[in-house]
Amino acid sequence: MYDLTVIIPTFKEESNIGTIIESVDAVFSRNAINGEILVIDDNSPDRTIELVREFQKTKQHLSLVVRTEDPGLSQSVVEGFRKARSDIFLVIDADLSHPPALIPVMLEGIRAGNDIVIGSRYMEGGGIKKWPLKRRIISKGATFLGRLLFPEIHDPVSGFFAVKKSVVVRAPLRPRGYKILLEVLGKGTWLKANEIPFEFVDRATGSSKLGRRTIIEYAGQVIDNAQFSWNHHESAVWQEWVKLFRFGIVGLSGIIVNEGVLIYLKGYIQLSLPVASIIAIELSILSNFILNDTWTFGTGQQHAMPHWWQRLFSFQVVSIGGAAINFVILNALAVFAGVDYRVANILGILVAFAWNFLVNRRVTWKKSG
Ligand SMILES: Nc1nc2c(ncn2[C@@H]2O[C@H](COP(=O)(O)OP(=O)(O)OP(=O)(O)O)[C@@H](O)[C@H]2O)c(=O)[nH]1
Ligand SMILES: [Mg+2]
Repeated sequence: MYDLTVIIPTFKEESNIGTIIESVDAVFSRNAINGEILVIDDNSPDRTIELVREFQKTKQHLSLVVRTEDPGLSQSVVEGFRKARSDIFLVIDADLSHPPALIPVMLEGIRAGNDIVIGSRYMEGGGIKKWPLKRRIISKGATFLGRLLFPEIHDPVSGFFAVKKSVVVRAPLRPRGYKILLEVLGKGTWLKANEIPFEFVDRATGSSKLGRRTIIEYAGQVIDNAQFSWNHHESAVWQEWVKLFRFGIVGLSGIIVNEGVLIYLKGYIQLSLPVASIIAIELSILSNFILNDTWTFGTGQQHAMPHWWQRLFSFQVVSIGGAAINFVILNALAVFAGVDYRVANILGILVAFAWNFLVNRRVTWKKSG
């Protein structure tokens, strides 16, 4: 048994395979990692296989699987999951686009309690070097689609990630196409994921297989994962969307509280309008807080959270921010852009809602520990 299995899918990587094996090996020695390297090759017609076999003569911990059926990157990675002889898997490209130096950091992340650690191109500190505009746009589009399923993950389609065996061992993965991480996130069993930024470096040598994947295939995969979550309410996708839905219901209930209190205070108690409306707004914020705290984000919580008064304070501040966003958008669109004020208000409400949900999701009810 090893501490870690580094899975390297390859197809025609004769110019890179030696360097990636040596680099991963150097990282193992430098960090005292008892690691295994597992190359999964789709029967490359070049010298990739021959070179790996050569390395195997001196490296006990290097294994090779040569696949002859159902070629594909995702299929190869899943085969790697099955053949790995450790409880932690890490997938890395052969073409040196992913820095092996991050392997120990990702391993540490798993040991610290994360189920998945993702090398992320799309968060602060990450990036992509030397990509033409077309590829950037396609990649951004794919990431956007993926984030519809996993709003909290910046790079759900990264090819560089570490995962516990327990996440994927019983997962009904349907590997196809290029985006295996999406499949793991959508169908795996996990609670905590973490992202580590890195700079993706375009391959310097060897051939690109971009043509072997299609956008349609990927869209199909996204739909498949959405469908899966519909039937598996324990999945991460479902959990996330339930939160969004509940947050929306609570928001609607807040309107009723707000209006009810206003009618009572102004109409029956005859308070002045400014006083009545401030009390009505504040009470609706409080009732929204209680409902979101106990219902939207409360059930099934497995993680430590900020203290309740921190949550209340944070929610209060975010709500005021949301109101300000609503106000600015409504007035800017109506006054300066001539948009009908009713339409402008709806747009303002929608943007404020997105703001409220995302910020509260990440800050107020942040999972910690
Ligand atoms: N086993 C297997 N590996 C593959 C297949 N397609 C690509 N790979 C490997 O998967 C990794 C990522 O593929 P790349 O072609 O580098 O994909 P990319 O990084 O999106 O694009 P480029 O670097 O521009 O080619 C590399 O290690 C490839 O050798 C495949 O069909 N089967
Ligand atoms: Mg590449």
